[in-house]
Amino acid sequence: MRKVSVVLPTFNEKANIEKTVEKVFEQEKNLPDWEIHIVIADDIRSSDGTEEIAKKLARKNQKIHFIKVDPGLGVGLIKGHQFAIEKIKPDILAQLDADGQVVPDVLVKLVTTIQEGYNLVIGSRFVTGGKNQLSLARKIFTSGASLFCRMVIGPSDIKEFTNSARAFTPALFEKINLNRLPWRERTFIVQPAFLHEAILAGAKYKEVPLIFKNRLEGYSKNKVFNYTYDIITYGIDVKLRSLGFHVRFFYFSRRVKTLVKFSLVGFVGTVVDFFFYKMFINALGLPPATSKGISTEIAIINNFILNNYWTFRYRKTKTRIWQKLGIFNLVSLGGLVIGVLIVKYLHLTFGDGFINVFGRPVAYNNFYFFATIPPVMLWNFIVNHFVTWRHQED
Ligand SMILES: Nc1nc2c(ncn2[C@@H]2O[C@H](COP(=O)(O)OP(=O)(O)O)[C@@H](O)[C@H]2O)c(=O)[nH]1
Ligand SMILES: [Mg+2]
Repeated sequence: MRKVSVVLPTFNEKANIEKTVEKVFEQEKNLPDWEIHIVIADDIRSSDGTEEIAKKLARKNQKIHFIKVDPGLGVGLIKGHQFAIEKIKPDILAQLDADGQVVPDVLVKLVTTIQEGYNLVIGSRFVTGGKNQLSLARKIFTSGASLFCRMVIGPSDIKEFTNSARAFTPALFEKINLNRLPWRERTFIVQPAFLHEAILAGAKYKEVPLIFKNRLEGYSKNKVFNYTYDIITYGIDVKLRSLGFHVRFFYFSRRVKTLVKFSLVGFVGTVVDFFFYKMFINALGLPPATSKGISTEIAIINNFILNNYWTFRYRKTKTRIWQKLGIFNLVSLGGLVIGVLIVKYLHLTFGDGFINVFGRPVAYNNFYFFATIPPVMLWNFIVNHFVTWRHQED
């Protein structure tokens, strides 16, 4: 009998794990020459009792193996395969989600296609017979990610980059450069990145149809903004590398992600400020200065809400929300003073004048305005990072 190992990464999947295991073993009837082994790679953060259920399953069946792994999907997958190679010595390494979203008969196609001579088979929602039954928002994400990956990371003939359902040979797995693969990062980037590294390692690949259903039990750990951010920065990293720049752009971008989110909020705030400023003038006939006063406060509250519930969401703070709003307003006032001082200084130094930009005269004061943005933003970020949303564990 030949062996296929199936890694099932889990993070709080108590409602799904047993059923998924059962369904995976059901595929043995369609794979008569194959023995299926399962490796459940449970995240140490799982706190819902997945571990107890999985351990009980492993005690009852020799072909079910249980390991506890450090946080992150990439760690679950890579450690799971390494465990399989060492302990199970399978002919094929496969991986599926543990949450019942993947219709498990894809395993049969994954295995039989490897037997045809491929060393990497990808379950794909975008080939004939494949289906993506997620919500509209998630469908847009999957299609956008697919398009971006095809264009920037490549190869362009692969259509599915962000699904876990895959199989490959141990020989291919051993050739993958794990030092370059960001598998220890707590993000789903390991999915497209693994594919990219597998291609670099010489994969002979094929896509087979996959039906991906909506989740019925438990909750998704996919943070769509973070994942999109990581795919874009990983794509840029790959492009830079292919041009000879080895600057670790992806890792750097992840370290400054909070700052990027904060800047995005600042940008949205500017649009909100401008929108209300014009609306109060045009619709209510308020004088510009009054309009600006109200529109700025609306923008401040808008930014506060977005930063509190998005940018700094993971921060544990001891201050109350109203205190935070108060500090945030004071910080913004500080930003206003800094901005005014910078414009004053630049004006005193360079005076009034025009500069020729593509044949058009542009007043110096435009540059004074834009010169305030980076320092004011940095001020806002630093004070809010260290004071307003200071992380305080008990
Ligand atoms: N070990 C481990 N497994 C994870 C982690 N994040 C997700 N998973 C598992 O990976 C699979 C896919 O994750 P899921 O949250 O369903 O993502 P989605 O299908 O894209 O919404 C599920 O079986 C999860 O339990 C993680 O950080 N560590
Ligand atoms: Mg899922």
